[in-house]
Amino acid sequence: MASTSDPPKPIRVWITPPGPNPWKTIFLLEELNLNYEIKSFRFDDVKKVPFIKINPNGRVPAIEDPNTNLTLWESGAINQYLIEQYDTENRLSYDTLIEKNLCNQYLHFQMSGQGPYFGQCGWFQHLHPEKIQSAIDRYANEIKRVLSVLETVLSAKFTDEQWLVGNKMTYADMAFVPWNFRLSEVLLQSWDEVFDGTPRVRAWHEKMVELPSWKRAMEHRARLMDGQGLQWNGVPKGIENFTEYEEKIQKGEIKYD
Ligand SMILES: N[C@@H](CCC(=O)N[C@@H](CS)C(=O)NCC(=O)O)C(=O)O
Repeated sequence: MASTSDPPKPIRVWITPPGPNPWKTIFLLEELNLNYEIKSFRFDDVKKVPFIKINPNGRVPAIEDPNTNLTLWESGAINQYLIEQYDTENRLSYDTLIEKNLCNQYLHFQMSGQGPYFGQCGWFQHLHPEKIQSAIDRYANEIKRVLSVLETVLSAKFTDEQWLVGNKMTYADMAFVPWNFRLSEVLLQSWDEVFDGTPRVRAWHEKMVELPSWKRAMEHRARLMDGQGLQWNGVPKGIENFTEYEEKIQKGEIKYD
């Protein structure tokens, strides 16, 4: 029988390496210094067994925590669980009513406002078999709007340390990193351009990608992408650039659902 002094067993995290969402959970696991193991598989298998038995919605990440017998999917729910269960000293969270609910608010904003819109922009920019400029524009404009909302929030802070809630980094700040990290590819713009007009968002983002926890997460990504024959930007090895990749998708030589 397990005793309370037994070391925690590794939390299993199911991921496909290319997309940003799994890295939101890995980033938090790294920052919390938790024992975890990555179960990496190919994106083509996300809607197949065995993963579909873990998450009937067929989307990553999902976790299985043998310490509590909990299986969970949806990155926001997973990260909130990790915080409640393992951030007992509130290093990356708060236990005060206002701050706790503001963190929750920003996590919901990330899940409903950042993730899906950035994701749709990436889809119509690169993976959709037809080029529909009005769809790309709609989502690119929404990205700019979301960034400007974040800029407004960070501008309201009069401290040197600009975080979404209070004066420390929380899991809510961290949740925005993986999609912002992909902005240059999603918008097909240089790093100088993507944060044009939102300097506080740029500084906030740059502070977090310098963290050793994010760097470790990205080292895992590089290794796992390489192992699956993918380049860092998600394009399969042997394909020169996004233009060639998109041509193959348009000709039906590569298909995504
Ligand atoms: N709301 C979900 C979204 C997860 C999601 O869309 N993950 C992508 C990879 S980054 C995925 O699994 N896509 C599979 C598909 O689109 O079929 C979450 O935050 O966990």
